[in-house]
Amino acid sequence: PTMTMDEQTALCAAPFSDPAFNATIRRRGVRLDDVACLPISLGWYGPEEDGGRRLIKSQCYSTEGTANFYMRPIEGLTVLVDMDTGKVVHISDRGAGIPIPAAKNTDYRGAANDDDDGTDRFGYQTVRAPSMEPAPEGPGFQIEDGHTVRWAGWEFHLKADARAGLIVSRATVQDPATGARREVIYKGMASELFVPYMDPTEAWYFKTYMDAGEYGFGLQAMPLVPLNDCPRHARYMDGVFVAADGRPYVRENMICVFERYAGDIAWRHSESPITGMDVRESRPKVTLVARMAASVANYDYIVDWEFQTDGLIRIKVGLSGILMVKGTPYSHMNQVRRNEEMHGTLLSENVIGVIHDHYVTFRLDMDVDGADNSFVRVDMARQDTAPGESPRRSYLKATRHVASTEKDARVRLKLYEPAEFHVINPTKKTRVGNPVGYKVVPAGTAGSLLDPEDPPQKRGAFTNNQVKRLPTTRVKSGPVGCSCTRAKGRTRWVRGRTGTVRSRTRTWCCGTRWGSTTSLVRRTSPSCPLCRPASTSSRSTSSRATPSSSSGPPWRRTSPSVPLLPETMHQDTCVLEDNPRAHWAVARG
Ligand SMILES: [Cu+2]
Repeated sequence: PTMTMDEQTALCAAPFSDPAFNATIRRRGVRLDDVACLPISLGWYGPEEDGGRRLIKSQCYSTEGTANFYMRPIEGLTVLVDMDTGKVVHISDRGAGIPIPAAKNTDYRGAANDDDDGTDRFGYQTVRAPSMEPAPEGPGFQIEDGHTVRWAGWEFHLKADARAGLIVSRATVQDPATGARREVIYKGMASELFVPYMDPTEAWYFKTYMDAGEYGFGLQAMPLVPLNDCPRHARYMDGVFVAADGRPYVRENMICVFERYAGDIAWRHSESPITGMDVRESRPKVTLVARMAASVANYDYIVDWEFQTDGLIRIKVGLSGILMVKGTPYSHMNQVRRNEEMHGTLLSENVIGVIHDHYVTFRLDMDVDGADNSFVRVDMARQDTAPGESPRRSYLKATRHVASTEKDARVRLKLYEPAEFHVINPTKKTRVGNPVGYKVVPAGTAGSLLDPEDPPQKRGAFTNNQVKRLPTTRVKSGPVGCSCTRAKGRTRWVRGRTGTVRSRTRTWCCGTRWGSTTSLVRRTSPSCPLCRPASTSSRSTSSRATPSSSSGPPWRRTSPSVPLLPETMHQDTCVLEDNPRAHWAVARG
């Protein structure tokens, strides 16, 4: 099962009860008071590795001189701990000769508190956030009973979840033509995050995290920081979780809900003077956002569910926080032998950023106008014209295939064999006779390059496809199963051939890769599934007052778009347009 917070806290202290561990630390000239250890899930590499016990590996850092201890790994030291007894089972110490990287310039605290000269303490220019002013008449949304959110025709239930972080359920939208409420999603949530590191050496091979199933995406979501994490007019929602002894506890301000105006256009059209019509129509893009931020040790994942007035739902994931780094004897690239396998990039003196992937998988249990939904794959392919048929030799032809088996609904994206993915209700038609539906748009996706038989990939087999569809009866709480910690993987889910047509099914969407497989310097953007109406009757966008854009007082200045420490900190934020095949490369720093 997922580790409880109590377990994780206890495991941080577990290594210090072992005299051999303490001796190892002292031998390195480090004071025990300056050491922090983190529980690292160790994946599944065969029963011979644990004899059926619940085990965890500890990785330790020096906290001396910085809050950013992640930059000071005690490299090569891995402590195997029995989770149930808290006893150290084995110590692996392969780090002799690897210095602990220096603390200088690693502390990130206070960067947002800018000086009078308009720069922060790292020298970055600070900028104001003009769109964070509240509308004068107050927020345009309501939250009823603490969980039911209503805005611009949308209504949905929102709650915190220990594993998924944030769950949106029973989302309905008002039909602008009839005023009727129409169902869209029964339940949607992040189902798993798979983060395999690409270093097969002793102290790193096991680092293949499942951040939701092992650590609890919701358990790791800390209180949001008002004004900087969410704008002034946001409303906050607490999470209530259960401790190891069964008692409930409250995680305050875990989710925020706010209206977003970011200076974008929802819809526009102008007419050229050649038509003789003076048309200048433009609607500002105002959306409703439900947000949480999970701090899974060094990483901070920001998850936004964004609702648009035209019926589109966009799920955005941003990755922030700090890299997990590896210590190295090298302080300059001129010390590295030609062709030496580094498994990453030398980022700073004695610090390597190890290549890795982040896959975020979402479960979307769609109920488009009811539970009677089918999965449709619209394949786009070149159609050649017949000789003499047309001056054109070819055109693009779209062909619809309703998935009748799970295999039909297993998608591996291909750039030159593109497809769209629709969830339709074949029993409900639009005015002109098309089935109503939503389009699921995976974006910023990546495919795993690991061997399918590699133990971490067997556990993370849900990343073998970018979109897939499964009947709800075969889906537990996550793609790896309920017992994620030490799970062996359940690849049978993607081998099955159970019929899925017109039953309540769940769509799983969108793995992504942040850490590029060639270099950490360029990374692809995170995965952000986009759900937009495919053939529902069109909804008009309402014209709304533009929120005030007057600049805020100096104490509210933030620098949201400026990386704090470009060498070592994650600062990817997903910026997606309404382009199903968009795939951005984001340069760091
Ligand atoms: Cu990362």
